[in-house]
Amino acid sequence: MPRLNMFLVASVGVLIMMGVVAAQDQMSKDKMPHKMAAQKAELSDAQYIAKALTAAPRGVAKDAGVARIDKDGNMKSLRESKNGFTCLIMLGDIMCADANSMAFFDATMKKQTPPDKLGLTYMLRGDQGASNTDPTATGKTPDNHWIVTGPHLMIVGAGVKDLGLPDSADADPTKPYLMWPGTPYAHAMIPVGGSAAHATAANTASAKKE
Ligand SMILES: [Cu+2]
Repeated sequence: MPRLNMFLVASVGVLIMMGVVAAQDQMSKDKMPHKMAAQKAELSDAQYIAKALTAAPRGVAKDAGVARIDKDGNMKSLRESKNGFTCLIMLGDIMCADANSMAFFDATMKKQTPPDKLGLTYMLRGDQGASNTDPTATGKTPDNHWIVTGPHLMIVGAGVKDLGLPDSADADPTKPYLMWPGTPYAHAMIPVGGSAAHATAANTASAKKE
């Protein structure tokens, strides 16, 4: 699960936009692309699509839609979904979610009660970490049970409680667990892979964050 905070999403968007404007300004001045600055500022839509699709298996990614969050925190579709899955990047977390999961994330961001529908999300690149006790936390604190999970699937919907997964605040992210237990946003985190290759991919994804 990504850290979900609408205000942060919006302000990150604004920062990204400012970066793009600065980069474009620079380019028009020098007529020289500042590759480093541009990469840091924002991915092109094509780059974004390619990156977002890496969260799902190839067969799912092939027909998945891609959405991008704009500077106002609104979701913009870059590519239509042909299989019900939508891939997106949220605060550095890459995921491909079905419609029920998208509704769940939307409710989480708006702090509303999520619909009680089972949903499936792929996060095969792992995540950047989240507080396991505070869905709105944006960073690690000494007592917010920060947890970083490698490549995983997520299952959302109240029914996941029937899986009987560990629901302690301090979870072991190498095994299935319930994230945000005891809240309406509890969902199953199911690690997949675990091979050296997967671990490397997850570490690379984490390292790219800052
Ligand atoms: Cu996740």
